[in-house]
Amino acid sequence: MKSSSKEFDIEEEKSDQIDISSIKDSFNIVIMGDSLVGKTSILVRFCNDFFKKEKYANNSLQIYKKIFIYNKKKYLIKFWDPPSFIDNCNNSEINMFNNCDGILYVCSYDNSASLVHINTWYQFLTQYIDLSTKEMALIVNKKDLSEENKTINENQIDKKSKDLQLQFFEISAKTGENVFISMKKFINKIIDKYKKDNKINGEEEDESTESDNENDEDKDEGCLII
Ligand SMILES: Nc1nc2c(ncn2[C@@H]2O[C@H](COP(=O)(O)OP(=O)(O)OP(=O)(O)O)[C@@H](O)[C@H]2O)c(=O)[nH]1
Ligand SMILES: [Mg+2]
Repeated sequence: MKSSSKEFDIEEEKSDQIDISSIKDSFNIVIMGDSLVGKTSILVRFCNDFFKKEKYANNSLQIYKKIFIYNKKKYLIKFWDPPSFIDNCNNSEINMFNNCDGILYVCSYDNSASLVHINTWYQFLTQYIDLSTKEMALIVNKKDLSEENKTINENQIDKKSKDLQLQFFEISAKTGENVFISMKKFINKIIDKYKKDNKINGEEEDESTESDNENDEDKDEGCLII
């Protein structure tokens, strides 16, 4: 099985056109981080290729969905965007974390505390779940800001990434820079891990449909938000 993100496409479909029966599997990704770092904006950019200046309300858990094609098979990716947690999780929130395949920790360039707090979010989750089973990454958002408005530097990001052993991505939900390629790489890893685990379990994976079209990677990033 090739693991290059070049094989990883996103299908443009409207929700009423989706043939659910053709979806091979679904994966869950939770997004975590301080308020105002742009978590919801990142998901809206990725799922709907849209950005607005105003903050999104965060009173309740929001779920964003997107269909991917990987080796010509469809996967449903569900992004869980919870309201900020304070001290503890209720049972349904613990279930959400237990059932997720990946966790995205987000900080933003204009908020140095949000980078420091990545440890807090990480530690917070260790109370509830075994993080070793999850695919995880660090996202540094608001890359579009001018240098004088950035309060985080490359060394700090690099150090955090090494300390927590998280791959990091620098993105801008505002301009869309790096959003699609970073998310693709992250989700690609989740699907590859799933396929590897499937093989270990003896389940067969059909590889006869591997993409041979290098241009597939550049297909339009279609949207589906349900
Ligand atoms: N300059 C810039 N602003 C951004 C970017 N992403 C988000 N913002 C702005 O940051 C603010 C907060 O964005 P949200 O997406 O609501 O932040 P959030 O992390 O979901 O916040 P909570 O839901 O409160 O936890 C909004 O005013 C966005 O327009 C970005 O890439 N660049
Ligand atoms: Mg939000």
